[in-house]
Amino acid sequence: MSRLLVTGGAGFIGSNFVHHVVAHTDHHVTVLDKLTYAGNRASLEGLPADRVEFVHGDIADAELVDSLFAGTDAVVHYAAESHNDNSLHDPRPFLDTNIIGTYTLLEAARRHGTRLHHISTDEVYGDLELDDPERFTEDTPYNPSSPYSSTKAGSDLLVRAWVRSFGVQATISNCSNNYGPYQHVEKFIPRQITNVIRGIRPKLYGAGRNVRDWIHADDHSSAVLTILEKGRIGETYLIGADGEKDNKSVVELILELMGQDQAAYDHVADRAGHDLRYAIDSTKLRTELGWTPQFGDFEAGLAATIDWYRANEAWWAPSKDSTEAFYAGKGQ
Ligand code: NAD
Ligand code: TDX
Repeated sequence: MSRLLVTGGAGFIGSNFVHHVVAHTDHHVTVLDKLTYAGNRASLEGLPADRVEFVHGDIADAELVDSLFAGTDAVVHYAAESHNDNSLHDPRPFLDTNIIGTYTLLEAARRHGTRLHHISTDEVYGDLELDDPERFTEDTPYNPSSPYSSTKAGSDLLVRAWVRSFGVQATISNCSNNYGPYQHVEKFIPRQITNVIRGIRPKLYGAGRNVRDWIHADDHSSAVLTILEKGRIGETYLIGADGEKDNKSVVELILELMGQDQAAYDHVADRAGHDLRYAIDSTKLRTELGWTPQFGDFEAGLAATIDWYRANEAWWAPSKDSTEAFYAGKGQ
């Protein structure tokens, strides 16, 4: 049995990972999370106390990080400021957490010789044209568009430099858009599902032609566990499940699955610098490490996600009004 430290484990993908680890391994997990507006202790409810410990703190707190690395076999680093729209409004926390926070973890990994897996995003590669036959691979040049994606790109480059210069035992994964339970209502899919539950019309940025490559959060978790166990040090692996969909189709599908008129949504102001299309080629992960996604049916996964938000209003309701007030202030 190993002892894992999971940063950002009270967030969307981190909490899904902790649930996955408890269900599929015998590892012990310590979660380090600052509980920003995006972190929620309730996302870890029901997990056994002898398997999961929670530490409230900041990944940029070098002393705290150092003490936690002392008893840890491997670190999986999810903690980040993660929302593009927030990064356009106030970039500073993105630099503090995504850059300085990652630097702080790398320095601790260097001191303690700890294995570290860094979670990143396909957004570091910029965007693709709608009709481009190419998809992102591990060799695609970095070309981030937003304050969020540029800080994630910066954090990836720090990891690569610490591997090369200091021999830190790290791997990186860049994943496409996740969906599933425990996702904050600021994000596209939960925002529209909870809008429909509240009787608010879904909001589509611009014409809604933008394409995202959807993967279920549980498939992301199994991929990360595979890389942690079998990945080669210093390597980057792209994670994706061949789930390209344009935003308009996703909104229409949510409305249909929720028994509404498919046209009952509003077009609102577009996002500044809005990336057009993301698409992942995950051949390396599949062929080298033998990973395959389990949630092939997007419609079934989306229906289950809708059921989860219907059944867990107490989890998301406290964030809903402030999130909609933020968007209303921007005409979105
Ligand atoms: P999230 O915003 O839901 O969760 C982030 C978590 O990190 C929260 O619990 C928050 O409290 C915590 N946190 C923030 N700053 C911290 C700090 N300084 N110290 C400690 N904890 C801190 O984000 P998410 O969507 O779950 O994303 C998790 C990771 O996955 C991020 O690194 C993100 O870049 C990456 N990613 C996300 C997606 C996606 O579709 N959401 C896709 C690819 C990669
Ligand atoms: O109300 C909305 N209407 C809308 O049309 C919102 C919130 C979003 N959108 C669009 C913007 C994007 O084209 O939907 C798409 C998805 O938006 P987000 O959920 O904000 O995700 P995105 O910007 O694609 O980034 C996500 O995937 C990559 C995560 O938030 C990042 O953390 C991850 O790196």
